[in-house]
Amino acid sequence: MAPDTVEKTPVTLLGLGAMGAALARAWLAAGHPLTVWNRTPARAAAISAEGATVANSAAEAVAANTLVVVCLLDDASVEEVLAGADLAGRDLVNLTTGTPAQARARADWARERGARYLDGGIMAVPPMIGVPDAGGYVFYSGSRELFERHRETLAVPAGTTYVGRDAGFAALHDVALLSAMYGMFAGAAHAFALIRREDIDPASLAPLLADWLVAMAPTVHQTADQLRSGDYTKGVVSNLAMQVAGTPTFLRTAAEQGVSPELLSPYFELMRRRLAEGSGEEDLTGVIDLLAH
Ligand code: FVH
Repeated sequence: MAPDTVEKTPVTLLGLGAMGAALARAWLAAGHPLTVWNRTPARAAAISAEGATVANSAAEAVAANTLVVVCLLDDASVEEVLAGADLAGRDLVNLTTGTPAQARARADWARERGARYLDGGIMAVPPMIGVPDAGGYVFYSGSRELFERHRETLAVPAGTTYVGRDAGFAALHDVALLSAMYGMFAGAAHAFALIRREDIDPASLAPLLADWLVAMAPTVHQTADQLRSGDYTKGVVSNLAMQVAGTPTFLRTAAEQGVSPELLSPYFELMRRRLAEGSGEEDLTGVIDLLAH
């Protein structure tokens, strides 16, 4: 059979917000029959004009196809939207952002209703959806069989990364990566604040900052290696004692520049606590144990 005549898996999609609409357009563009429902009908009407079938209710949309994808605001809206739907025999893929515990509870909830369940954490913003080179992907966890069955269809909007049978793992990976991102944003905010009142163009700092962050990013591999071995002195380049000794310079510079240290101080405090435990020869990895006590 020629590739363009292969029947594409029909998809039901609940939720047509910014992300849902992007997902819908990607599946339509790839030739998947699509049934949609959205609480605010005007959003569904726009997607209907592009080829989707609009259901009159979430229950009707769920009844239309085996593969049901939900991309709603939060876990509470998933509960509300699916409350009246018959999920028996459905393959439920939940791309709504939530916590690991919510994902695990939702997987149990789906199983009790006769559905197979896969949870997803989207590592992309809407403009990256349906653009293969944009680098966006989705973490999936839960039923491996379900993931394999729909792998091709799920790969249409963005790349797929399956992270385990534990339904909570997609959310956990999602939140872990986004948490690291916020740490990076916090560091960048402090850096820009330091130069804010000087005759330095932020646009000249930006490329230096970006290159430095990229250069430092691979240190996470050494951190992982140390965590696995339990030896936090392995491969140390700049030990904790030296780094703690340098922290007053950062705090004094912040004070000189009239910048609040509130983003940096909590991390420095953890470094000092770890040093006080006699870990001066270690890397910064010991901070992780103080957090995950
Ligand atoms: N947009 C982004 O950049 C991020 C990227 C990473 C993943 N997130 C998560 O994706 C989920 C959906 O996000 P979204 O961008 O589509 O969000 P909104 O544009 O705000 O649309 C929300 C949709 O949820 C519907 N909705 C909300 N509450 C209810 C409810 N109680 N009952 C029924 N539907 C509800 C809303 O419907 P309406 O307002 O149009 O009627 C939208 O369809 C989300 O988990 C992100 O964290 C996006």
